[in-house]
Amino acid sequence: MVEANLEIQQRIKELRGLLQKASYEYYVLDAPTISDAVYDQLYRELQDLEQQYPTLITPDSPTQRVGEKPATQFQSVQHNISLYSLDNAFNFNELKTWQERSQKIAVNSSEIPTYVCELKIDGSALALTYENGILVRGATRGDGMTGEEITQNVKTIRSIPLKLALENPPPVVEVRGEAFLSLNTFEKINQDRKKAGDALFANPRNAAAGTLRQLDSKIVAQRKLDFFAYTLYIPQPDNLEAIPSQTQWENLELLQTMGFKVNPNRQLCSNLEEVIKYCEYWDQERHNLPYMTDGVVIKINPLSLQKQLGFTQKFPRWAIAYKYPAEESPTEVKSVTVQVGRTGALTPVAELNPILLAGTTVQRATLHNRDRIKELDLHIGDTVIVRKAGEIIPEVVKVLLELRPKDAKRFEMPSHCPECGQLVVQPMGEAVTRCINESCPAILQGSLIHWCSRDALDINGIGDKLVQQLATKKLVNSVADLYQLTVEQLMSLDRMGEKSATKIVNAIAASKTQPWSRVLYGLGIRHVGSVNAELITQKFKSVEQLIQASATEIEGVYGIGPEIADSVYQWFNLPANQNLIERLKNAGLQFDSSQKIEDNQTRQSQSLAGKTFVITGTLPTLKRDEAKKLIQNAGGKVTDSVSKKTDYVVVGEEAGSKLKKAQDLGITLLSEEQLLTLF
Ligand code: 3B9
Repeated sequence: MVEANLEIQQRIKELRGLLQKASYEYYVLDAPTISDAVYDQLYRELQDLEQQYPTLITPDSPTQRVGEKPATQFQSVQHNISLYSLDNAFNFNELKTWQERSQKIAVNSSEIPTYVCELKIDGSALALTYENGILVRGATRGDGMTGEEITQNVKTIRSIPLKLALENPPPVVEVRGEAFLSLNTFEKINQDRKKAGDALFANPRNAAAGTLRQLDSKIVAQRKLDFFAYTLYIPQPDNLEAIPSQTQWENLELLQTMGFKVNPNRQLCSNLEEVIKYCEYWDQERHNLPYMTDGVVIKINPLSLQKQLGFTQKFPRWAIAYKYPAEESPTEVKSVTVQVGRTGALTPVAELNPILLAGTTVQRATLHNRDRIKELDLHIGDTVIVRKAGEIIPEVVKVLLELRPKDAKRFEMPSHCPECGQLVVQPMGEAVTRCINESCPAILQGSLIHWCSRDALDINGIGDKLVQQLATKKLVNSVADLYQLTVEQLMSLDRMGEKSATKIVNAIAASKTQPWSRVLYGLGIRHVGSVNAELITQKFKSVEQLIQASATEIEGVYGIGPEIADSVYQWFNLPANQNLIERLKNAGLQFDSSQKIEDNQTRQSQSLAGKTFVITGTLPTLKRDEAKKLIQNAGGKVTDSVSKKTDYVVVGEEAGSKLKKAQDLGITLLSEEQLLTLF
């Protein structure tokens, strides 16, 4: 093994410090000071050095956030200190009762009880353990006494420091908080699951908990979990100085100093009236937050009072959760319609008398499937309770049986597909009802929309209306038929001029350059969302390799489980699907990522392969990002600093030190115009 000299050790330390600081600024403060490109460059330098000197890798290195291998199962861990849950108050009276009782118990204290109000985030509780300042363990709450050890997954959360920002960290620090998904990320995950034909997560909490229990930390890393810390506990051996903090409020500030993200919307209140004002204010305002909250946690501030009050079997007496009423409302079911999705699944939907819920008008709510309807005992005409939480699809949670009209008829799932009239099937052991008619127009239309969607072949201008016309006029019977469409055919459709028709034909033709991973995703195989498609095509560089693979071989792909592997294997084994692949191949779509594409445009566009560029100053027409894209598309590399390895420096207005350095090193300078002639 090569011995690392002091200089290299020094550089590694420096790189880790810079990356840690950059991560903190980006993920905790939301105020980055360096560009992604610089970050990537530093990261790669560190990665290279660690590869050269593997003995120098430490668990807190920024390169160690994602694990190499997926776990096979999680270990149980006993929590050193129980993860208590919180008592609930559902109205201000209950809050007052709690406050009066706690005041009575603490009556002998000279301490004045102030209160810390924190938002209650709809996520999943985590317990983190730091030893000598290094994150050594992350665990789920479990039943409060024992949880699951998920350290590798916890490390992927970028707002959790791998190393505490303390000069002399105590030997042990315990931190608790809430891992959560932003509403945006939650929606994206659900959209992806919907496209892959997977069951949707009902709320961000389930999505966060499900993500944390993923065995493959690479998948966890892609899900972009976030974390707010709310409890700091430092076990105190007698021979150590006491921790500087005497209150929960100071603990939160200390957590922030240590590098954690602490929810900024906290408030120190001096009496119950202020607490209630806080609850009332956030009742409205919480809907403007990018994450979901379901209440307020109120904690007695002085730790000495907390100690006096202690815990019951289940929760601390010094804290309580004020829960906002769930956003539910009764309304009448006018009828039940049945939607047929891309996978042929029949989803019953309740058509409602419109009601206002969580700030939006709701007139439809999902009934999920046949089993759910049976469970609800839903009749048409019933008055039901509809729930809508955050951005989530509204659902029917309960039927008010006492309000059922005498003539109400029970709803039964249809025996035939409402779109094509064929008999539907009820697969054994599944709740889903499915149309398996390969030429069902609903399935075809869903497949076409999916094929054209942004993350798939990204064909602009083909929406619901057009797809419906193409399918009913039998111009298109499969996605492969899109590639035979002519301008004339399109012009025969409603409100379609030559200009738009040409645009669409061109957009379809352009999709032939989309990579194999997008084509695979576009095929709409169950469980194959864009992430899985990317993973699969990284290992199987061509469709032939994938067709020849066994289910076990597909399961060998990092991050692909047996259910996904089986679904892919089954799909490629159907002759009808192999026929579709043949047709798409003949149409010119990409089913291979191992070779250079022999397309004129693409060959030309690799003209800058191996060349390194630096862009400096303001270019006359191109934005810096645009110039960068152009160079990268042509196979070139763009870096941020000029060195001997730089081939060209593209110079704009007000270029500074980089221009000077390039001149000193004798590197070829280019104007924007000269750059463009290179392509
Ligand atoms: C032992 C926010 C939530 C929350 C506590 C919360 C859920 C639970 C809790 C955490 N959101 N805060 N706080 N914002 N969803 C209050 C239950 N605190 C503890 O678990 C805890 C446990 C402590 C202190 C805090 O101290 C002791 C240590 C050893 C022995 C006895 C007490």
